[in-house]
Amino acid sequence: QDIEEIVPAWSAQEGAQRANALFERTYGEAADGVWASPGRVNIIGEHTDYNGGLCLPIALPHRTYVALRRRDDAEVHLVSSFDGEELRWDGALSDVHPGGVEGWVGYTAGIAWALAEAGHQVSGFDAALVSCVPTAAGLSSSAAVECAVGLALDDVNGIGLGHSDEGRAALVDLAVRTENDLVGAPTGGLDQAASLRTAEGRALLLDCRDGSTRQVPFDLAAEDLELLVIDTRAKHSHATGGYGQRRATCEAAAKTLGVATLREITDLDDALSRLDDDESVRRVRHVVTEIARVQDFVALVDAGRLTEVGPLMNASHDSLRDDYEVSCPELDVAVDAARGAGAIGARMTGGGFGGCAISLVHAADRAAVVDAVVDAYRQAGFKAPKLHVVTPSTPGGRIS
Ligand code: GAF
Repeated sequence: QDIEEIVPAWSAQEGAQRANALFERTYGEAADGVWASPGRVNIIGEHTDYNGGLCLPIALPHRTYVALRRRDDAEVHLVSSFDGEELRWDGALSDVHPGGVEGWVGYTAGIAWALAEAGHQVSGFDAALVSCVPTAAGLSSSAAVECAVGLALDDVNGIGLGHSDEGRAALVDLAVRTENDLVGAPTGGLDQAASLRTAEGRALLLDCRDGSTRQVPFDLAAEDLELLVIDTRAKHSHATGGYGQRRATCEAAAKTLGVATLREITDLDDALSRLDDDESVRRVRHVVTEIARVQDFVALVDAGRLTEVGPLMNASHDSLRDDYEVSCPELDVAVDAARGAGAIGARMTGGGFGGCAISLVHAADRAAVVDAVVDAYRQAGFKAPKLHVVTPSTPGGRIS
């Protein structure tokens, strides 16, 4: 199988040019600047964020770019061109509130509402968005939009949150608020933190109990390793049932166990013995063992033993498939094929129900793993997967 299927992300310059071109074509003038924020893959620590747990995402080289100009009035004009489809919206800041806008407008303009709710002065704006983050693929294309626009509005209104990690943590909270309260998706903060608080060449150890972070060196090239992202192209959405149900089950279990979040569980066997339905037992077991796997993973990386993390990645996938039940046939086939072809480890990444798998491979084995996944998909009668080779990239910021 030829590797030509692996399409690189846009360079920052290309993204900025595309965003500026769309802005000038739409509004007939130049933007104040271009800001960008990346999608992410989570290396390990899935469905732990809303349980006060640990995650370990990296920023992708794939980013959403927004060319934006501040207005002196309260009008808002949006244009986006994603996957060749151009969408426009013209309205006012007063339209942007829960129940006032929906779909892509909520993701795009909603952060203006969240900033204002937090007491910041936000003017109207014109914005043009383009992106090479694959959409609906579980790579946080929506967080990339929220964070790119958030950084732009923060800058042009002189708020200054983007200039410090503390400020960025506040921006993460506002993006989560946008997603929870305005868009109606009950997600945690993993994706937004990955977009705003990561560092190039590092994985972000994010502690969702207190919001603290540690940048973990994640130098794949030094070990001759590659991280392959396998986009199953199976549909995925978090504004619908399965994700919210998992979250509700975890919160109910925490209540039964008398803890604030599942993170507080110290004796898993004892906790499981106090839950009376099998579904809660399996959900809680996943969350608690997954948090431990993040700790073990980081301990191996710290010890220079990155090539030994495979069993942890595999155990994470198996737990998400069997206990948390958020995998799907397309993810399982990708993971099994990658493992069978000699990958160090493979697992689904993100919320699940479709989306992407990741596989850590020795660079020399990448072609064989790609071949095996593509062949397995053909045999299963699935759409051909899309493949990306990614490295931990830069967090969101101003591009020009
Ligand atoms: C999605 C959510 F948006 C995140 O908050 C996180 O819960 C993830 O699924 C699962 O780890 O990406």
